[in-house]
Amino acid sequence: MSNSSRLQLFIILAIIAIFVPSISAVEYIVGDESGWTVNFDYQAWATGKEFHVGDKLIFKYPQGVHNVFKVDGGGFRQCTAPAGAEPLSSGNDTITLATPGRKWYICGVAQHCEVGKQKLFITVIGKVLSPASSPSPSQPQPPPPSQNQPSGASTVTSAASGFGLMFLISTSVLGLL
Ligand SMILES: [Cu+2]
Repeated sequence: MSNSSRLQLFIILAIIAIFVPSISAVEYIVGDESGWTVNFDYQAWATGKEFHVGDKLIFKYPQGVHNVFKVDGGGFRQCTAPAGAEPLSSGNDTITLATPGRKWYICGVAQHCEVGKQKLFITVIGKVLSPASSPSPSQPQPPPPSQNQPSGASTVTSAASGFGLMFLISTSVLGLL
């Protein structure tokens, strides 16, 4: 009896270990208690933080006082938003970091960016434990197989190997029962 409940616990832990890394996204309130405002050192705020794909940035400010434009490196340096771009302006703007790489955000109100330094630059790190989605350039690519593979093949393989692992754990546990 206690032996089987121990096995059940093992199964639960195995499932948690597999699925927890994909759901542990962090929500960052930009500027913490200060929120999104002028005369705050956002680079100092970002220093030492690790931003990962799936994490969220939350820009908090009194609605109408500030806004948020996502810009490129040039827009960040010159405090200019792309022509025709619509800013986020709810006062509680959540941005999910969907892709790795460098991200730049500015306030487009008056001279807040130029004079008030209301601008944020971060680097988003890709998901850990996803070799299928980020092949290492140092590793030589294997030659393509003779038969045509659908474009989604690597994703399917990754998912299949995950289920394969689950299957392996399940069967080994069942074998012990
Ligand atoms: Cu502003």
